[in-house]
Amino acid sequence: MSNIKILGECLKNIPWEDKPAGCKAPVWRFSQNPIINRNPLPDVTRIFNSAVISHNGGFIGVFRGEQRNGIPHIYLGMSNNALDWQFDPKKIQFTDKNGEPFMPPYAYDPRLVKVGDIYYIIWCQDSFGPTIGIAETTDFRTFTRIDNPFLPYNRNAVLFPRKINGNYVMLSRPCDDGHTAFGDIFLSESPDMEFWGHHRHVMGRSGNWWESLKIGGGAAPIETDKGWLIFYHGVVNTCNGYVYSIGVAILDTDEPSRVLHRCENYILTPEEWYEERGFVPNVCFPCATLTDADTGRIAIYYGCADSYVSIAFTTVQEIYDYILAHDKLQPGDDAVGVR
Ligand code: BMA
Repeated sequence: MSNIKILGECLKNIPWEDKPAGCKAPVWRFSQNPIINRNPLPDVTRIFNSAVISHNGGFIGVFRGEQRNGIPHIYLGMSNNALDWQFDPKKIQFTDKNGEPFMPPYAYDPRLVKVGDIYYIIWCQDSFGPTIGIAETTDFRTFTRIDNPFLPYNRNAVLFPRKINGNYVMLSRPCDDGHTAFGDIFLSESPDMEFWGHHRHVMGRSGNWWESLKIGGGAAPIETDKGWLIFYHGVVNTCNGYVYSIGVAILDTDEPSRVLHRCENYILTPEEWYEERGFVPNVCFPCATLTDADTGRIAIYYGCADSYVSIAFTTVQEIYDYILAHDKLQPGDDAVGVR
């Protein structure tokens, strides 16, 4: 067994529960799941697929809120313990670089990543089809929209939490304008968050049935001394529809389009009522983690059945050992990913 360390900040108040006695899985669910229930706000019927981050000794998050007209937008939430959330009842109002109001027709599956002193929100929005939207903030009061990084169609963009070789790096998943029946994870780089290029294939759907239809980025990569640890989603098509599970892999630190290790098993799949039953059944969809470098604890935030938010726990050592015990790279995973 080789030791692994998170390279990041300490977070003494990370939400946590010890692994239940007898649990054999590398990841275990919070006993009080789901932490966000239906009808969290008068005009929002469901919050799910949302991202949180530590902020000023507490926590702040961007939440996918389904309005009563069925259209998703992004809402801000605050918490002292990362479990009980108070939401701003009004969706986030963005402005463009000229200070003019900007509101995408819809916005969903937000991620929230701090790079340097700036917090970036990345989401899926309409721009003549689904593609990626980005905004930046330093104070969570004003949110300045940056031009869309990619052409349609694209979803599941996830920013790395620091520049690599001088560039911002973003994972994304090119798609179609429907319930895409394919999809691999790609990576793009930018010197300035405006112009993106150096596109690379990172990893594809695999022969493992749980991720045989498509995969997509989940939480922002966690930097470790063994590479970037990613929690992503993998989808299988069944005779009863799509099933979304959570997978894990480790990407090379300096060349993250190379996959170093990839777990052939999912680490979480719909099993509990709040994952199997809801607006879209059988969905576990990770969008964020909180981590504590001191203890190696990881709290995974994931959307459940397009209806709730839940948390699951692991440690960096436990998940690393599990990946190594079930390590199975797919053809091309260890390549740079250019054709
Ligand atoms: C995907 C995204 C997610 C959603 C999932 C299951 O295409 O739209 O927001 O959780 O489908 O419905």
